[in-house]
Amino acid sequence: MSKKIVWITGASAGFGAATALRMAKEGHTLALFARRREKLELVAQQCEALGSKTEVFILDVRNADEVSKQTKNAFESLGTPDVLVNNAGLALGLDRFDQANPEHWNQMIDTNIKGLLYMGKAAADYMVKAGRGHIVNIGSLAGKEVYPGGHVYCATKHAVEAITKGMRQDLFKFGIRVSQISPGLAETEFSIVRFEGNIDRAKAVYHGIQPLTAEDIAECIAFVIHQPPHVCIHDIVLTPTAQATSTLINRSQ
Ligand code: NDP
Ligand code: 8X3
Repeated sequence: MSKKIVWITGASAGFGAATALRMAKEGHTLALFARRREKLELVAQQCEALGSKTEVFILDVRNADEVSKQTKNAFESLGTPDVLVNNAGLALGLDRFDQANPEHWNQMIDTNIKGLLYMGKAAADYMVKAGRGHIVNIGSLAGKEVYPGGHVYCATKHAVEAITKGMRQDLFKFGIRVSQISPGLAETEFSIVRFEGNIDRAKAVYHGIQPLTAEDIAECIAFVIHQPPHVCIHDIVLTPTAQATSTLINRSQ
């Protein structure tokens, strides 16, 4: 297997951290991006211990200047990225539309849409010059469906779906693959963040089911990345077996 330079956003927790460890086991070179230095450095140490050259780049994907600076640093230090796992994102709140907090809307839109765009463009600039590359955007089942209280989070993931298609249409002629992974319920820090630290409310999201794990999603990302160069997987939708749609969930397990 050829060794790749892999950029992963949101690598301090959840899917991003699991993907970093999955990639480290295969000896790829990693650039890890997130805001929380301590957590990110811990993941990086674990990757290094697995034998992977790993560097951390602290940024907030909502800040275009930080994205520009830190992606330039990653390029100068490690070289042209072969892969971007465009994963950083969050949900905030699950309130009825009229009761929702517009500040939550701003943060979700700025992170899940604009942050993904900033990172995607930064990586694509280098990939177009190299005539190769692979961008894996993390969408969601929430990008296929809308559920009560999910108005803006679902809108941001519908946007990721459109952006993924648009990126592919513009970049395929440069030999760049653009893929999406669209998971349903997965237990990470996601619900703790969504409910602003309310652990009981976060746990209740997964009550009575066996949710997906971060490692399940990392496995899908690895599968997509490891296809031969002539194969581009457009999208993988995965849910727990106990979840048929966003709201049709069998909690009897
Ligand atoms: P976690 O909360 O466990 O991890 C989210 C990661 O995103 C963290 O590393 C966090 O790092 C990073 N992040 C958040 N905001 C920013 C920001 N402004 N700048 C930089 N990094 C940021 O959640 P998941 O791993 O579950 O979620 C990862 C992605 O998967 C998200 O896009 C989410 O929408 C999506 N998703 C999640 C599902 C689930 O059920 N868990 C299902 C489908 C999709 P830090 O705080 O250190 O910056
Ligand atoms: C995360 C999955 O169902 O909580 O994207 O929206 S869900």
